[in-house]
Amino acid sequence: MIDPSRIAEINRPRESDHRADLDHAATQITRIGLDADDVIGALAGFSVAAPSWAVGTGGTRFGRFPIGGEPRNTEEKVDDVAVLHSLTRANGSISLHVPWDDPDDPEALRQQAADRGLFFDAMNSNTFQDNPSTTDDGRTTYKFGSLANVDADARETAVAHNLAVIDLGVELGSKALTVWLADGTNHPGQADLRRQFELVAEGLRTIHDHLPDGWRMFTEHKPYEPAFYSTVNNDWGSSLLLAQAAGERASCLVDLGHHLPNCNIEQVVSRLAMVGRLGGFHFNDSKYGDDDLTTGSIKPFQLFLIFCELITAGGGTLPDLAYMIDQSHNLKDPLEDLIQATEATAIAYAQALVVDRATLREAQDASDPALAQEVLQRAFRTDVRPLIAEARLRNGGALDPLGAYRAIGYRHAMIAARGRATVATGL
Ligand code: RM4
Ligand code: MN
Ligand code: MN
Repeated sequence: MIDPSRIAEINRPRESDHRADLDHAATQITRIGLDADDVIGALAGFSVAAPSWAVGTGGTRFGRFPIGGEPRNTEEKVDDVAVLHSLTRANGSISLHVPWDDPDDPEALRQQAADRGLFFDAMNSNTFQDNPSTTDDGRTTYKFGSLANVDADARETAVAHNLAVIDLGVELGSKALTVWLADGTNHPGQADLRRQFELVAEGLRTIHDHLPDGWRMFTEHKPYEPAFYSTVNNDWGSSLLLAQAAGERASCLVDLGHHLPNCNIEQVVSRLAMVGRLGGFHFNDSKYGDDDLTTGSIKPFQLFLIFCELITAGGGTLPDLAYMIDQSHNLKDPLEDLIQATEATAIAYAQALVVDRATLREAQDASDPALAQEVLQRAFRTDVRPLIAEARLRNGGALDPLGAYRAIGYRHAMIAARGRATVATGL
């Protein structure tokens, strides 16, 4: 945890510039009839979960270059997220991935997180790798799929794993399960496409029926990888069918990297929200595929349009969904990348909040696309960063989280404490 007085001290020399920037931003948004305090208030309430599997450096199948000082267990991941949150004040929860996270003492972990002002967001199950406990004899369970496997034992193992993840989540105070499946095929004819889908629907229904009161479940689609010919839950239509088949408390999670190129993701968001089955997000950015690049670094306008749809769906405010980051940090310090992703997400949200919705509606009613474009572009090109910085400041965070992160020397301290050769479990 970072001492708040240290953050205040780092903020101090930046404050007068910040005030000037904030005045300018407030004047601009007042011109479109909005109240800057309302926008700042909404931003101050925004939080996006940090993924436990991405506080270490990721890698590619060609190599991995650990940065040093990486968390060696879930407790240390919680500590990293606590530091992140104390700077951004917008990462108040952590999403675990089991068995990459397999705490010995869930109650102690829950307490540790609570002591740091964090809670556990959606739990993620992993049936795309073999769990060591099921492969003591060298057998593989999931090579040919999990819920879609023709082998009933493998299907049962996958269901049991999901139920165990829910049970662990209950102990940790989580309220949701995200199911991303690698099930599919690499070769035409390898499996019956329809049977695979029906088996997954059946498995998800069983898992859904185990959800405790107040829990939700998310189906996460992805077009390909690791299955390269067909994936069972390959797109939002399949995800919707699976969520509907699973049960009332199932909805779809949209990972921004899980779409075929040029997909209109904001339209996907609109459709899922319309039918009440939009469950949450995994934020990241993508140039070609599931690149897991920094949120907002490639297609910031798309991210803005997604938040516009969300605010429409929420009738003017952000709907209560599971907002999470899912990135792989191969080159940057993972905490720096998460700071940047959080900022990019807040920027898109703020830009969507400053859309002059009344004029946009008039433009739509008058079939005036030029005016509609003016309205969107004006919001998108507004420098909303001072509003976000102000929200952070009011919450006790850093005016410049990345600068503050470097100033406190957290990575150096962690290399000293945890060692240079540590590798976190995760992507
Ligand atoms: C998948 C998907 C899941 C994530 C795994 C690690 O591509 O994005 O959400 O849990 O990667
Ligand atoms: Mn994801
Ligand atoms: Mn992914």
